[in-house]
Amino acid sequence: MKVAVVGATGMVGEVMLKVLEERNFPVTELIPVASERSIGKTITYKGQDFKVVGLETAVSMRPDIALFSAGGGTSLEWAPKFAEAGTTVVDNSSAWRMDPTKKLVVPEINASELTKEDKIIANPNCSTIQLVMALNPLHKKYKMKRVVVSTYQSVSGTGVKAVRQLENEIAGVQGEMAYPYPIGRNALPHCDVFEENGYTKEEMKLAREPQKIMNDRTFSVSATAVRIPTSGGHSESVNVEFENDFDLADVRKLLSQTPGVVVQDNTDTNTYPMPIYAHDKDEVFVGRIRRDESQPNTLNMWIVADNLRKGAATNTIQIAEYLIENKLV
Ligand code: A2P
Ligand code: 11C
Repeated sequence: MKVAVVGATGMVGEVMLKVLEERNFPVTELIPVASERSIGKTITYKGQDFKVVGLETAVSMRPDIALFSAGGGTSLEWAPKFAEAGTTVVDNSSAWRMDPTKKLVVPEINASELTKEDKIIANPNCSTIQLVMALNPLHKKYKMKRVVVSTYQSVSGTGVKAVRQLENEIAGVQGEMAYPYPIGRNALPHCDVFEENGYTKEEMKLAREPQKIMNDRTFSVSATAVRIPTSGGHSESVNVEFENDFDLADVRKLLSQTPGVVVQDNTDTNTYPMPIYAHDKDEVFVGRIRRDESQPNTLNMWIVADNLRKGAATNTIQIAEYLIENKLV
């Protein structure tokens, strides 16, 4: 496969290259793509050097697959140009996610919807992916009515500038600010931009994307997204009300039998998921599984995953792997 990585010099792009290498993705030719400022820079992949090219050049090279993570604007403008040239685009930005003509895919849940006709495929938001990975098996058995989620999100979700802001604050160095306030020793109830309804865009992604991925509009999600001074992954406190009553042991069993999900749940040994350990892992970790004693049929749990891996690069590459395995590209 001729594979273009659009945004190869960015935080997600770098992880994409690492994941492609680790999973031995069938790359016959790698095309790293970035902005004009990076053209000619060298990217190393499997010990070999590749020169970064611009978008125009990349389209003319007609890759089989293009993995995009260069922001929504770049995706909106360029994904259709790649698609026209016959390339299948898997896009990690928010540009196409809610477009009714595009699929929004978490391979473990809805990859079977994909067809050869899908030339632009959307990768969900990082905090959505880890949420639906845990919700999907429970919904199938117990039928969800309502989900209330509060997130504790890593600065790596904002990008390089935010990671640097946190590092500078820890080191006591003055530097450029990615956030309107300090992030060290702080918690900002503000991920992405505010919308007219008073929610942030990140909160609305959490409210809308799960229904599309699970192809079910019978449940609703309410979210509060908070940025905290960590860099290894996103954490989520999740409260789920089901139609039917559940058995806690069965919930643990269902989750532990779900591919890509790992249960870390033992209060006797202080075992629960944490971003420091989820960092650099592809799995979604679930713990603190317990009954909400304030109302019937309701569950509380804590979900953690590396937002740059399963939340972005790994999920994108799993979609591409599915396309290849099923001869859809
Ligand atoms: P560059 O490094 O040349 O700016 P991050 O999300 O970590 O900020 O990374 C964004 C990625 O998207 C980078 O690889 C960046 O390239 C790339 N990018 C940003 N804007 C454009 C653009 N207009 N065209 C192509 N690539 C872009
Ligand atoms: C965050 N979820 O952590 C964001 C980052 O819609 O793909 C990714 C933004 C997106 O703030």
